[in-house]
Amino acid sequence: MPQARLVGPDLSNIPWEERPKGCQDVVWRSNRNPIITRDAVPGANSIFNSAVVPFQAGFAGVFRVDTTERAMQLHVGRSKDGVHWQIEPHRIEFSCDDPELGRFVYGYDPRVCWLEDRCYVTWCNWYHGPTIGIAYTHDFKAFYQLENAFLPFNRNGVLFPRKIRGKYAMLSRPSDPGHTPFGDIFYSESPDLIHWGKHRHVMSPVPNSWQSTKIGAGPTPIETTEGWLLFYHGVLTSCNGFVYSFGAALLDLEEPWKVIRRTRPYLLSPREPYERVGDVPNVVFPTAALYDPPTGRIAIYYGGADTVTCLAFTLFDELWDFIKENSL
Ligand code: BMA
Repeated sequence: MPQARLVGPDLSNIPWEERPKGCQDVVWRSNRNPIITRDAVPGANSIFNSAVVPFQAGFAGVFRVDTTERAMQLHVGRSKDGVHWQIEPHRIEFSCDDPELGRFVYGYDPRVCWLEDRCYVTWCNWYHGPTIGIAYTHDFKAFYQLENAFLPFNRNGVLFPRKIRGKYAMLSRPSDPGHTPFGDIFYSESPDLIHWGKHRHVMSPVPNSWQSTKIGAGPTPIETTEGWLLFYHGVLTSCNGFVYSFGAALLDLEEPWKVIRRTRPYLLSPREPYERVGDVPNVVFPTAALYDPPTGRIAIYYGGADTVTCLAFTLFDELWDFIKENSL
């Protein structure tokens, strides 16, 4: 397989730190972690599993803020450098034609994605249980909510950043109303972002591994010349509960339900105190990635222990070799 290249616009202002001396890992943590603490917004219990994109001269994003009432909300955040964030104190109010659909019960685990002329948000929305909400914004001020993509129960809905074979495309993870001790990643397509179908199975958990209980798509897939690079979380059930790690897969460009490569080892797993200790211990949960094709730099945003927001880095060429040499 030829060496792949990243496809997409340059991002020379991507947040970046070199690999620390002595570190052998293909993905390394920011030494500024956690970049967002649990109380960065008044009344917040925790700020985590949040998603960002380049916006104007800097960055914007949608943040999961769980309040001290333990309401799960989505808030807008803005940043000049992708590391220091100003998060708005009030939750996003989505405009929605159908009051039943737009009735706020909760919103969590957002993903954001530039697609054509606007930025889409997908998140875990409530409609008689968790399912996938979709909305768009042009300016991170007004947000317009569309129909939910799927029936409950579903989580981890992640849009592709362009049409594939003339259709919008999304990954998702059918679930149950609780903490879901199972879960495969599926692919679905749509002509209009309203009606979803042609569902295809992408991948399942792997017995006796870091991804043995359930898996779910993470950040918006990254286009490369050889396939879609997908970071995804995998869960192991230990004698002391779930452990959330993340790895990567390469999906076929035209038929993304075909998995070309998939990491046998994880790329990142809870090790640091802010990943091991928090409201839900032992969780790293990736939800966004920025990348700069000329340098191959990739910055991955992830939630730590369902409490704080963290950043990790990798270089595409090294990651590519790692995926090739360590594939299932
Ligand atoms: C999942 C989601 C995530 C969370 C993870 C670990 O089911 O609820 O928001 O990070 O569990 O608690």
